[in-house]
Amino acid sequence: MRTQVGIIGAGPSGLLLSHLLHLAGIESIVVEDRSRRYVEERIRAGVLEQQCVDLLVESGVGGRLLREGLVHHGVNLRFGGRTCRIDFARLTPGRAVTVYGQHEVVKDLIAARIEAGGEILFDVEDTSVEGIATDAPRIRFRHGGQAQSIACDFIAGCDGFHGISRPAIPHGALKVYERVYPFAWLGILAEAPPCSDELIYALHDDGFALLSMRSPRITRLYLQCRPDEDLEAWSDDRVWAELHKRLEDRDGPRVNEGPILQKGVTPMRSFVVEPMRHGRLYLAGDAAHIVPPTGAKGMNLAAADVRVLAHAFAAYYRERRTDLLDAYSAAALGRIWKAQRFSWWMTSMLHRFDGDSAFDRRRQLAELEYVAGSVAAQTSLAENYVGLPLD
Ligand code: RFL
Ligand code: PHB
Repeated sequence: MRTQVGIIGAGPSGLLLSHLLHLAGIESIVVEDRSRRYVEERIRAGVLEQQCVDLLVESGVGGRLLREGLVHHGVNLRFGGRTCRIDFARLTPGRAVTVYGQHEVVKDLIAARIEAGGEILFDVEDTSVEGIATDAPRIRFRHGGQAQSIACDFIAGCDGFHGISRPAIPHGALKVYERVYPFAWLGILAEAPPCSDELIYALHDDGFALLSMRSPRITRLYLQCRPDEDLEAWSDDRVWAELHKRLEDRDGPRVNEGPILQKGVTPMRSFVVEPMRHGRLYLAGDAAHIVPPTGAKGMNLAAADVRVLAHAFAAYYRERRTDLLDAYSAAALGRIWKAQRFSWWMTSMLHRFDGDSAFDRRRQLAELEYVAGSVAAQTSLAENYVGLPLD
């Protein structure tokens, strides 16, 4: 097989890149080691920045998103028995976020690629890359029991944090920045109407909790837990008891209970590699960087990366320009580091850290009280949450 850009991974970054390249008249093939059903049902992110929505709509894959996505004009911070609403409409006029599951974005992108005759190979095995430092890189894999390969001009490593692209770059060529947090999130998907129209981020003495949603009938909830948490130890009753305790205050609504459809533990880390390119291999999305989910930035960063990368490939194929490809990593990293800072800040402000002293706890509360009382601090939170302007 031969194509112009070989893409590893059919998550949001690989699929959106393939779609944007197609619109620019550039061929690509996507290889994915999971099944179509698995990637279409994998529950992950839920909050899309305004620019991510605009990109999906402008590129023609936003029809269902506009119909079914829930536009949110604010989020709530709950701590010390009170709730502070961050009002996007007042603080960042004209900008909002849309709650629409990542798996729905993935479904829309797969449908658009297939409709346009695009090639996505699901269920591949043993993916590897070769010749990334040459002009003729190649992706090798097994598909349907047969050894296959794709010769390409470029490879896009969109295969997430645990993929093979980043480890294929020679040791020493990348600088790694990493912080692992001493806690994780227990994520719950429940068949129950969300008790609030907007997200609630809560800090409680027993840890963080988040109330989010997927639709008017489905609530998405998270609880801070240990990274090595045993799911068996979390009966449904225990989950609901913790959610009521951490998310409710005296006057607010009670969290609605319902059948729990899914439970899972997500570790928390901040991670960046620089540069996001080696030879003809370009990394995008979680393959190059991870943020803790507290700022809701992961999928938005993936979309922002591939927007820059698709533009750079288009300049190359249109005019043989290589300057934008050379500038890709630095251009993407500017936004990534700002999102890293914001995600780290939200995470540190809203979680209990083992070993925190009494001073640390009071300082953390003072930080939340400062945000609650300052229009400047709320504006800073709001502009980062809805997404900083494009560079
Ligand atoms: P993905 O989605 O991990 O996709 C990578 C794809 O590559 C495939 N793959 C391979 N394919 C072929 N060969 C191999 N060797 C391969 N190895 C892996 C994988 O099967 C997969 O299909 O990365 P991508 O595309 O860069 O997208 C990144 C996002 O998925 C991620 O940043 C977000 O989900 C993070 N995130 C959130 N982001 C937001 O913007 N807003 C949110 O509200 C938000 N909430 C979250 C989140 C992530 C969470 N978890 C579970 C990590 C909440 C949670 C709980
Ligand atoms: C989600 O709905 O899954 C979600 C929302 C906000 C976050 C993280 C996850 O910060």
